[in-house]
Amino acid sequence: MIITSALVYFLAFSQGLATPLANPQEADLAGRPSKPKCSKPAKRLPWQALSRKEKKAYIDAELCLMRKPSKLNLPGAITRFDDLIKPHQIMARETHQTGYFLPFHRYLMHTHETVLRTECGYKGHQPYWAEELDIDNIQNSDVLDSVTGFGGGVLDTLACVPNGPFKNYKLHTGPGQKNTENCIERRLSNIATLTARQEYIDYCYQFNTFEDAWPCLEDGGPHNAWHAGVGGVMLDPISSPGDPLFYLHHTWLDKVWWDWQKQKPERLRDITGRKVSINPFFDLLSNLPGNSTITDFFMGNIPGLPSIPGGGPFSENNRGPPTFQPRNETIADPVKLTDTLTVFGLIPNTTVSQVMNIKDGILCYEYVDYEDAI
Ligand SMILES: [Cu+2]
Repeated sequence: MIITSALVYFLAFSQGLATPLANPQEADLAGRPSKPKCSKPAKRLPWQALSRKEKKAYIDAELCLMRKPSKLNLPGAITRFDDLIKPHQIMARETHQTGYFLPFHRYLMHTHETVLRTECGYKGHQPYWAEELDIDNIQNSDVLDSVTGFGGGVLDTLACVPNGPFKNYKLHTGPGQKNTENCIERRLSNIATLTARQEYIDYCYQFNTFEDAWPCLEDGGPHNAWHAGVGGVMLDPISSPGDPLFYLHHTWLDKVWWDWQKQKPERLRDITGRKVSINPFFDLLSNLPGNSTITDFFMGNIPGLPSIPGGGPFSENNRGPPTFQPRNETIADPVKLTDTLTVFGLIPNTTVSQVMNIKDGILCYEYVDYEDAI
């Protein structure tokens, strides 16, 4: 049963087949015969610029998701918060190191924001983590405040969230493809945060095409920096949405992609990449030996497993300049604008083209830089 449903979703996703849930064109025609223009885009603000009241409203809505029961009935899902982890967990191989990576995560951020607003009475919009403020000093981040934020973590030590609103939450989804009861673990690392610095972002911005800029953003530093900088659940490429910080980080990454896209109009249609990752770590992470953790894996602490190219996300190399090189691979059947994106019915299915522009298609928002928000 588990395998069957996962397979159905996989097929629907990877081959862009119409699913019973929705056809985006029809949904538009049915729901919005003359599509309204995005004349008043929602403002996505940095967390660090929110008022105390705005921070509380967002955290309260997240806690509401954690209290509500699952509606998707996917394996292991108990709460509505689990439901939001599921598409990311089940489709990890299709949504990472593929052309879907940036569009899917943009759609997932929109899904999260929509569910908070429609099911938990949240009136604000999806905030992002202004990561530039916390590079090499993550333990003092305003985001990790134990009273107004997401609670903290321990530097260089894997431990359950020690304080704050999510201290007692028990995850039911993850690690990896498993579904076991766990606390939200973190392991703060400053060395890992270094690849979110401007030098790394500018390096990726030199690339003119999606084909080169996207893998640079995903694997060349900016994306991995905060997954490994927060660590623990966030380091899990499969079940990382188990830490609510996932949404703040990926919204930041979405802004980084948008800041690149908006420089040239053709970038609003530029998409390519393979449809399924060929990285063996998706299998390795699902079958780690003994009591080994995902943290052990990425630190290179598991004897017999292949080492990670470039020394992994905690490498001292992070102090030096970026080293990402474009892949220059030929892909037989690349991701296209017309391909379907799904979150298993959390919100209607859509297509890649519908999320390419944050002020068009199904989206209508803009980003406010930290300097302009304070
Ligand atoms: Cu992800």
